[in-house]
Amino acid sequence: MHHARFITFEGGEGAGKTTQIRLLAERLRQMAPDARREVVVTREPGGTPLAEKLRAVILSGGARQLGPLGEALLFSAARIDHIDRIIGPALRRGAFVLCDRFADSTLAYQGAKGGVDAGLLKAMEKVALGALAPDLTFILDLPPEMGLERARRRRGADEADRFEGEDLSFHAQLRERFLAIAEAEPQRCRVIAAAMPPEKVAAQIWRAVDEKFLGRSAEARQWA
Ligand code: Z5A
Repeated sequence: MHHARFITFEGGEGAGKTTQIRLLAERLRQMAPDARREVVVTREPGGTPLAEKLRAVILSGGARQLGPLGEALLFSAARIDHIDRIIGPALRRGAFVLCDRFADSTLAYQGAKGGVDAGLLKAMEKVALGALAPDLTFILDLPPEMGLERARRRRGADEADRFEGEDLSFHAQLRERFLAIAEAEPQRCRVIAAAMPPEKVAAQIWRAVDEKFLGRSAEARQWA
């Protein structure tokens, strides 16, 4: 029986989380058959039919009138369903679970710019997560202008969503908040320089996964 591994990806808009999760999932699925195991890729808000419905409401701006606390409660409700139906069962099966955003996004986004008090957000996190915590969290870090430009280019003529549409100072604060989370929890979090080309970002991520879960030192990897 393999140990399950819960890996989350966090960061601002356009940081490259989706791209990097895809690359890591491919690499894990290509591992030697004796080391290979199930890989589950999922995202927040979302991952279950109910959580995807909540995602559509929140990201369209349909819950904005509830204010940051109301939105934080909706993200937490979606997370409870996601943990119960997808993340928890996958971890019990021994899978690698790769999740695009998780509880750190609530701390960063719903706490930014005079949003919800950090103590209250932490208390809500405890209620939603219980004893669950990611084994490893990648914080993809890059200047917000660059991430927003990537997101804008990808979106084309479509309208910006609820959070992408916030001003630059909001996005600058997000970056600070994610870096503060990484500083407070260095055992769990790895800050990844995300302004580089995707292959270089993927190499940093693979090195951390290899070291933490596959138990290979830098020296062993060099000769593998
Ligand atoms: N939110 C919240 O407020 N509270 C919460 O608790 C949670 C979420 C869980 C989810 O939206 C929104 O919900 C999010 C926070 C909020 N805010 N917004 N908006 P989403 O899932 O739709 O969006 P996102 O999480 O911000 O992801 P994203 O904008 O889709 O970006 P990404 O996944 O980090 O990046 P990507 O899709 O991999 O790449 C974006 C583009 O850049 C794409 O065209 C790539 O080809 C390109 N790219 C990727 N990597 C590179 C590199 N290295 N170089 C150059 N170009 C690159």
